[in-house]
Amino acid sequence: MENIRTRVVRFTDQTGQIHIGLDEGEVIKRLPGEWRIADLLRVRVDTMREMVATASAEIPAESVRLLAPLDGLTEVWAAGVTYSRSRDARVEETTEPTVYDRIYEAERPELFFKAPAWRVVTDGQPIAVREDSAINVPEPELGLVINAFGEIAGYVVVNDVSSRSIEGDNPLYLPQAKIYAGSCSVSSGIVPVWLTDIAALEIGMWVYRAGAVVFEGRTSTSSFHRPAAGLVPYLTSFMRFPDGVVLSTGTGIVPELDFNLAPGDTVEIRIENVGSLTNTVLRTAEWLDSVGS
Ligand code: DO4
Ligand code: MG
Repeated sequence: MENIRTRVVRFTDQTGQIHIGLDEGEVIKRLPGEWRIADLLRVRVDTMREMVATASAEIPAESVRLLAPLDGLTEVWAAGVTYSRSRDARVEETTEPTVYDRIYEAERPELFFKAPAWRVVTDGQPIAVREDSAINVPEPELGLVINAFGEIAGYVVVNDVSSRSIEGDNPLYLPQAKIYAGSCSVSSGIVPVWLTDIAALEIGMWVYRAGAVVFEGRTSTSSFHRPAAGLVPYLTSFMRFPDGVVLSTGTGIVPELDFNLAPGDTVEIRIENVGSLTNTVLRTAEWLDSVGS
């Protein structure tokens, strides 16, 4: 899988101060002033590109801690049933199959709120499964980073961790199946839109348990049922996102119903030319005790 190394990142330095910069592998070039990721998403892509080009002061990559690349008022939303595999899996798990068949064919996509910036975790931090859900799954998804003007500014890897049995019981439980502590993880760097093309990117996911791979799946963004960019106007035409928004584009990899994501598992997701995301799973109560929000 090919990978672009240049990514816009948010990090803490050795004094604990938060900065943003351009990660180029060995070094991170800091952006001037106290800019936040949100400031890059308040402007059009051409201005963002000029701002990113001013990155200069070099910091060794090993001396920083990367944070989730979202701050301010940025939100994460997600689309559902955008690949045939997702439609088939929902039809199998639900008490209401026609809802999913209809949304797959409908012009208007399924979009739902996932998390505010402050509730998002990143690479190396724990994710969580709810104690009141019998079947849980990780969902590896390409995230579109969209600015305040509705333009796609970059791409991230998203894990839309989901409580499959809660949604399966009744689709009206979707917010509880999708929005809870530790359910949203985003890779620690944003690949700027001008560096990659998302037409046919390979996506892979591996779940490790006690050192062994217990699930492995692959897909490609070329299998999208609808163009990812076509989802954006449904979100941005009817609401303002002054600090931008991440729109996760749905999963094309869903394990069989006999698979259950368990506390202690590690989930690794890779998207070609976008990045990787690795998280270990806790129960929500443990997650709330250790991470706290
Ligand atoms: O309707 C359920 C949500 C489906 C979803 O999250 C996905 O397809 O990725
Ligand atoms: Mg999803």
